[in-house]
Amino acid sequence: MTHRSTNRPRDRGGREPEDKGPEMEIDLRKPVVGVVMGSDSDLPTVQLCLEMLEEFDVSYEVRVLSAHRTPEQVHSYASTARMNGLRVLIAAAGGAAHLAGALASLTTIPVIGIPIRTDALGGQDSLYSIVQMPAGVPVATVAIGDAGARNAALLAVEILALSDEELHARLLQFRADQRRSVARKNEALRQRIAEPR
Ligand code: RP5
Repeated sequence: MTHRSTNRPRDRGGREPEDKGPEMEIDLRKPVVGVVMGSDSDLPTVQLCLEMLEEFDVSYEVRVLSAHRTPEQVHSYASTARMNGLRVLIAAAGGAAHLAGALASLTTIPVIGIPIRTDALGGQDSLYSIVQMPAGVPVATVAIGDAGARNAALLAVEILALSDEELHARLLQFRADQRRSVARKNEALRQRIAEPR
């Protein structure tokens, strides 16, 4: 990515560390998306998110951090995320999935939650835990499972593309390719299935 920002933080004093922001120009060769999962068992789903970020050449870092098993690390990661140059966090978790909300409570950068599919409740537990944030601390929640993982990456790309024209061009290309792919499928299906006259 080639995005450059020269925005410098205003000094308001008394803010949390994450609110200070980087003192120097942002270096987007460093990770701009932090992808956090509650357990390595979430990786098969999260992998789809990582592949999509790679497709757009967006630099990311990956962590296993748990809101209930390693709350101190969650605190430290989220509260320094902005200062460390991250611009979006993606959090995947299953069950009582409070990871995304816990991260969001400690940073002002956008947090996107991926509800992981679960054996017990099919991921509805994860979905409700992530999506139902009380007013004041938002989490952008995507669909349960694989589609959500891909869309989390796309949403992060869209956020970053607001200030990155090159990335925006890649997004437009992605949409155009998608349209062409659907048109091809439509044509192939119409060839295969004779419509009643
Ligand atoms: C959550 O608990 C994780 O996000 C994972 O989806 C779920 C189960 O974790 P493991 O028991 O597989 O480590 O914190």
